[in-house]
Amino acid sequence: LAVSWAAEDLSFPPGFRFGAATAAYQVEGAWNEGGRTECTWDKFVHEDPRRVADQSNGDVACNSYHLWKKDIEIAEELGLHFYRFSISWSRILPTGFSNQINEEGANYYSNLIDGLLEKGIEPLVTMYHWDLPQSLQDLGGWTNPLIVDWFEDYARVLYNLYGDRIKHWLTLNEPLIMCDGVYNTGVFAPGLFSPEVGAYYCNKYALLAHAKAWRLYDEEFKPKYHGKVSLANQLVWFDPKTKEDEALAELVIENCAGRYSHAIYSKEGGWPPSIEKHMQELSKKRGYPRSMFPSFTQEEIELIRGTHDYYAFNHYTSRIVRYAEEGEEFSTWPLGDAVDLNLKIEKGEGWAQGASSWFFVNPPGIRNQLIWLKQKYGDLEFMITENGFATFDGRDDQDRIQYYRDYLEQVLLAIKEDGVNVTAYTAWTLIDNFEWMDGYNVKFGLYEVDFNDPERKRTPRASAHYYASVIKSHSLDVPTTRNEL
Ligand code: PNW
Repeated sequence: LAVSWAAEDLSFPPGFRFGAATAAYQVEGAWNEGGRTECTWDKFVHEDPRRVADQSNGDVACNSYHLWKKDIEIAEELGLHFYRFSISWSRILPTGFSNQINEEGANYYSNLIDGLLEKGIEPLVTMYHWDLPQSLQDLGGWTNPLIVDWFEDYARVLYNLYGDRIKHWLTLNEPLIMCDGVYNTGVFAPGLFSPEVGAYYCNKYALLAHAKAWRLYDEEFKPKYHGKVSLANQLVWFDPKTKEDEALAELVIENCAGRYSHAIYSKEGGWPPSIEKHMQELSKKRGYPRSMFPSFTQEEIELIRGTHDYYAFNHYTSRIVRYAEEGEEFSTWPLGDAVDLNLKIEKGEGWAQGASSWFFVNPPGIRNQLIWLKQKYGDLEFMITENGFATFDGRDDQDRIQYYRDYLEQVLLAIKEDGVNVTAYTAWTLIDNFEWMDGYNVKFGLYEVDFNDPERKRTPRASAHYYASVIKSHSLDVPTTRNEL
């Protein structure tokens, strides 16, 4: 796909925007304060702390519930055009349902939004970043079809509360992780393991929930507020090892990107045909009387089709795929059921590794991903809603700077050489935070957070200085060594 590696013109198009992101459970803390009720992550980490590498949790995290003004200061210091954060469902709706709105919780986000707007920073809101109210999980969570309505009700509350001030919404963060990641591994909250059906039921209802929330906005709120709604997919890029592995790589990409995109962005809607066929055969082989991959009715296909205003995705890493040899064990990462694809997933030669076990560096992956998406779904507006690098301790993070530089260069190439309409880039993450199963061991922050300090002091890393100068000069033509904010 991509040909050249280095960009000659290092400046970004005039309207291009830079942001940084966080998520509620990872930064807020105040897990049982201000009327917030239990979410799946609270229960998951309290029940058995060993589920997290350092046996930590998000009870206090960065304490952003109390220190949100500091976060805005940082966003301003970096010169961010927008700040992406998520809303805790159980902070807004203590029962999980919209019968009762928690005013304290509602005010928290309202203040955050106003504080950002005062500084000229656009608030970009994710409605759901994996912290389901436990009350709804007890009723089956994302495998209960009724969640489609519960989510729509929650979305209505958010549009009513904040719609006048929010121009970009994301319904769901990474349905791939909230469905496949959860049910294929059991290592994310709520810790359920149901790889044959759970992931696929979740997949279906996540798409329907997104679609209903999108349509609600489109019909009732867009005429007044003129905002845009999308969802943030997690896309891992897969390169074939040899020519013979090309069809396999395509199938794996469809299984990762397509299973959460085709229904929304393709002209015909529904599941990617190659995946639907594969899953039907697999279900038969495993003796299921109907596909373990739930089908869509024609009505559902129409409901989901076209429910987007832009294509948003998070991207971190790539893999190489090839057919497994006789007797070789199949790979499952990151999509458990890919076992029956006869598949081996590897890292590429010479790819550096970040601090997370799954993290390998391959900058052209982001460009190839953008080219693939444009070829598949057309000339859409693309926003990169997460990208960033995992390290352990340390503030002189030259490796993170290199990662940002090299990935941003590939984004520039996609824009300039491949004509992909990318309009925004989001760094993950503003401040170190609770990195799910890696706890506080693994750092993604532009700012370091001292988790031993009750004030949770935030200190800029070298990468913060770098990102600020990229934003300021609107170009990659800036030194990668330390400079001042
Ligand atoms: C994303 N993978 O998760 C999430 O949106 C963030 O909350 C998280 O902190 C960040 O990336 C860094 O991990 C991912 O296996 C989880 O490729 C797993 C993968 C990618 C992203």
